[in-house]
Amino acid sequence: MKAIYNNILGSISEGKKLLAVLIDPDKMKPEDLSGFMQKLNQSVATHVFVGGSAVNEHATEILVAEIKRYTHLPIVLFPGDVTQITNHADAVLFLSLISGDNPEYLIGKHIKAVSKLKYFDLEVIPTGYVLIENGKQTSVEKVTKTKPLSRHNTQHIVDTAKAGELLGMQLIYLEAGSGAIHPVPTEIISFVKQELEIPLIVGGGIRSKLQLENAYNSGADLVVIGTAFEDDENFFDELKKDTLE
Ligand code: 1GP
Repeated sequence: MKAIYNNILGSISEGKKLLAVLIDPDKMKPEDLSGFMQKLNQSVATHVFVGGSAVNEHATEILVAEIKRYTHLPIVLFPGDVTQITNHADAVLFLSLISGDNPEYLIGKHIKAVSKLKYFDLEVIPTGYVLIENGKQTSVEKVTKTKPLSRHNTQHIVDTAKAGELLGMQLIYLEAGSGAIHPVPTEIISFVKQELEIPLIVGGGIRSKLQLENAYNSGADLVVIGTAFEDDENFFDELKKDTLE
């Protein structure tokens, strides 16, 4: 059962670009969810991602169940830890931090997740996660104790992403980090895209419609935005269905 992944492939073959709104369970207040989801539903968002780097146990499960009440969009876990994996979601990005050399984030957490995943009816999407330096230290860097790849070494980034594909990963996620000062540079997106045959996700520091369009035009198939919506829900108004479709 690969419904979510096949849907991503189908959208790409129809030339559609995808947008995931990232909701961090530690930052979303329950009383704000209804209004937030209403705006999200009126926007061009195609996916809801849920996850964060430091989330209280059970917070994700409760939030995902609530989100489901408000939307028919697929809910995809973007977990910072095994505790964030819940059966209430539709799919999970099974992230391997291939830009780093911490075995815990390359395979360790994955082994710990198996005892949950084998009993869950959750689509598992193996994803090569590539952290790229953005001008400031990000939580991913702190939590995983890994260094991001230099944004000035494009070839190394391209080769890292391609290695992920050759290892059998089904998505590559270029990540500048939540709240990044500089999003992933457009030339890096386009060089990586040229090498890949699998879909490309880009996220981190995208705060405007122009930056979103630049990421799409460079080759991002799916863009993830979290902070810009957390800081100002009016950003949804710029991305209303009728304004971009
Ligand atoms: C973070 O790529 C996501 O993991 C989204 O980043 O919060 O900066 O939009 P922002």
